[in-house]
Amino acid sequence: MRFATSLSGLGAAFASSLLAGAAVAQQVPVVEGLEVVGTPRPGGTGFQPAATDIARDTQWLDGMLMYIITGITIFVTLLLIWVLIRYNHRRNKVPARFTHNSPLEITWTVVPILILVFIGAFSLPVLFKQQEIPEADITIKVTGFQWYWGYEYVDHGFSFESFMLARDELEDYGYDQSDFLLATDTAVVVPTGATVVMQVTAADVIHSWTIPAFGVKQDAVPGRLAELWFNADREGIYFGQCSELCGKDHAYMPITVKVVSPEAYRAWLDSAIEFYAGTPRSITVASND
Ligand SMILES: [Cu+2]
Repeated sequence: MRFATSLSGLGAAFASSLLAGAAVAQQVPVVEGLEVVGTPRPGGTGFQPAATDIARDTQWLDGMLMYIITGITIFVTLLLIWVLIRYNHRRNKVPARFTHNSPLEITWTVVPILILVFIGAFSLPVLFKQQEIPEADITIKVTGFQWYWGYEYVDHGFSFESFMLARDELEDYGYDQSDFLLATDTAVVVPTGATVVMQVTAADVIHSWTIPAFGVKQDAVPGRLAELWFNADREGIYFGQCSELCGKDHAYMPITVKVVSPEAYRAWLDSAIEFYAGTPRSITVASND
């Protein structure tokens, strides 16, 4: 049967060559054995676990604002109830006719200003921390396409595309069925403790790149190069989804980032450089600075 020239033999040979092709495709360097950390949970209402300082800061800010919002809401509700009871037309037959109350007006102007200044004193430093891009250890250019993402490890001169996995492909790539619509065939791989700068752009329409557990989101606009940064401190798999409506398959261009140990990153980087024919790590590329 090995050398059969029958039609069925040819069919089998064709099938086995396809399988060989699939085997080659799976040599795409993947990091396995990671726990899924950053993912939406059924019925979840809170944030995904924070894996960066930026995410911790924004989640803390959210919690702090919730106390202020709750206090204001309770105060206004009590005020309304008091006015409804004390000043309805039955209990207050003769309405007051004054038009001004300067102390009251100054109070309701100054107090909200103080509240806003207080909030700003905490929120602006968080905003600046996000927007002031630090020196990068690793620079990755991400390009949004209809409907997938492309990643370029610019320091090492290689790039790859990242497509959503179909249901029957998930197990082959080490995911389970609950990761459907989130897991991709290739993933952005970064080490813990490294400052990663993502340069975000798009090739066709506006997309948006995000990883909720990192507290980052950036619109990908054709013709513009925006930046975001993160420094993840927990190993694991983190998912995100395109966050700017970009056409019919907008819901099917998820984002997968794998945060690994520095050693695992170096091993992955070497195999990726070899697989994608990138610039070896030992070669220093001349730069302008
Ligand atoms: Cu989109």
